[in-house]
Amino acid sequence: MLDLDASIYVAGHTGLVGSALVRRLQQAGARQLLLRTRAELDLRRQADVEHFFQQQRPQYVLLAAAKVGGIEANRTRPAQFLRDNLQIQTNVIDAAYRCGVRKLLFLGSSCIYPRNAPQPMSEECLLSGALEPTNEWYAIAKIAGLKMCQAYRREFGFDAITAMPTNLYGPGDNFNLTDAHVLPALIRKCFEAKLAHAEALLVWGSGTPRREFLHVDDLADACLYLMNRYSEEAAINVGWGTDISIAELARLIADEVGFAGALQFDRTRPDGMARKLLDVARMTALGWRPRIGLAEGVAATCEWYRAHQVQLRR
Ligand code: GFB
Repeated sequence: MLDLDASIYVAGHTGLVGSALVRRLQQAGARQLLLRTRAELDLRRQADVEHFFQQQRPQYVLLAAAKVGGIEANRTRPAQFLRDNLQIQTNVIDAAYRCGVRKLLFLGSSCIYPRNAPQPMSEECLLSGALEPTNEWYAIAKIAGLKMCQAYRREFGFDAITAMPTNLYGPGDNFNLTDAHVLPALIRKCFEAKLAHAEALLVWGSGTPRREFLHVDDLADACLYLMNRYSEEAAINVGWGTDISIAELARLIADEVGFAGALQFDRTRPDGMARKLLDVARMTALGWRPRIGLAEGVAATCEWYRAHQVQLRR
């Protein structure tokens, strides 16, 4: 069981996932959260990470720090996605093991599975085929992180586990159109299209790819659940096991925001993976299910954006 009186380091606490983990841990009654901003601790620098762990000696680590972004950011910055993620995860996992951390949770991503994997994708299909080219650099880094957790468990007995979440969204997401994921990007575009009385909303790609979306507060809940109950080498998928097309998502968001114009598809932009649906049987068997449905989660995230849009534009 996660000892809520012990020191818990949430790496990446200012991001979408990290901030949700902090909220969930505080709600659970965690008394010693250890947090560092990027300016205070650059996780890409090995010596700094080792020094931090030696000084602070956290007992648990939730590794939510990563370089992330949508399909366009992945396409244009392959070196940064590969390098930054390899550096961050290698430094943190190794330092955590060396400092005697009791348990570490690493976060992967559903894009680690092969592009032609049978749907829904079970944990077993890892490394059974070629990756989707639009995010292979990020996927390679995440696969290395998962393998590092497995190797440290086998060789050193380190209790490192990996959760494999589907596409995430929620408060505190990145709404910057050049590197955002689809859901926050479409929220912003809908608000702007409504304000401008635009006739159409520009949606990248054909609108036919299907994606599964999980509210980040559900992921945070799943992470605590796993910290309390799971201690095995195999990664574990976290999602709903249901998906929606990008065109349907765009319509859902447009209706929520009150934009009544048409959807216009920009087919010069990549679709990425045709489908990326997780098989969540393992997580369900452990007794965990998400709670925040897509309509409810989208409404809450639109509300969050409405309240923060002035700050976000600065
Ligand atoms: O969320 P997204 O950027 O990434 O795009 P992936 C999902 C789908 O939405 C693609 C379409 O088919 C996009 O073409 N889309 C439509 C848009 N309009 C937009 C828009 O305005 N912005 C964006 N960004 N997309 C990511 C990976 O893949 O999934 C990451 O690149 C990560 O590595 C993440 O794993 C979970 O779902 O295709």
